[in-house]
Amino acid sequence: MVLRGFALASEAVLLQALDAITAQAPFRHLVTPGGLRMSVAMTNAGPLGWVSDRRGYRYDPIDPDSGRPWPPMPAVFLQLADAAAAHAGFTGFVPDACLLNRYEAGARLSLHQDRDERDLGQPIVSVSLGIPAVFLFGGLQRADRPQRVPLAHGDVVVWGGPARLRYHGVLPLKPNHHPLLGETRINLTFRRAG
Ligand code: MD6
Ligand code: FE
Repeated sequence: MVLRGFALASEAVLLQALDAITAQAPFRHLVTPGGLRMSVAMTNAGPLGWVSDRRGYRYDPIDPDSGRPWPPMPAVFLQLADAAAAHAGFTGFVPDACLLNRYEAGARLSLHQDRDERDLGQPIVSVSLGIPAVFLFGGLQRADRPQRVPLAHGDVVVWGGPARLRYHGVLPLKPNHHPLLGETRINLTFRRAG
């Protein structure tokens, strides 16, 4: 379910929280298990963080760059994620992981499934901020032709139930400018990982 503009009301608090997180755990380009540097830069907040390296993908309570826990999940993040999930019919969503993705022009995310979380009955809530992107929403098979969904600043997507394992990705971003976020797009995905 796409909730257009759902995050706009909390935009200022969200951006403040984002600065606090990235001051403690800066965005970095992870390496895939195959050894490729991801074009999207990532960081995390909350008890668990998603990481990728030569050993594989996993959720880890420790930021490998600092050796310290990930920054705490801000209250505004929890409130927004719970409210959005409830709008889509998933009550009592309490995420323990927030993956933050930063895109610049040309960055992309290839088709993937999110399946590293323990309870696939829990939804994922995704918040788009900054310059627009085209989201690819595929099927349950990698070869299924994806729908193209434009996502703009403030849009929130809730995924769950039968859609939880659908393949998805992001097309290479076009150069653009956003008055608050400059030349970047930031996506927050809230998960119940553990
Ligand atoms: C992005 N989002 O929008 C990447 N995954 O930058 C995801 O990969 C994603 O938005 C699972 C559920 C929602 C998402
Ligand atoms: Fe994903």
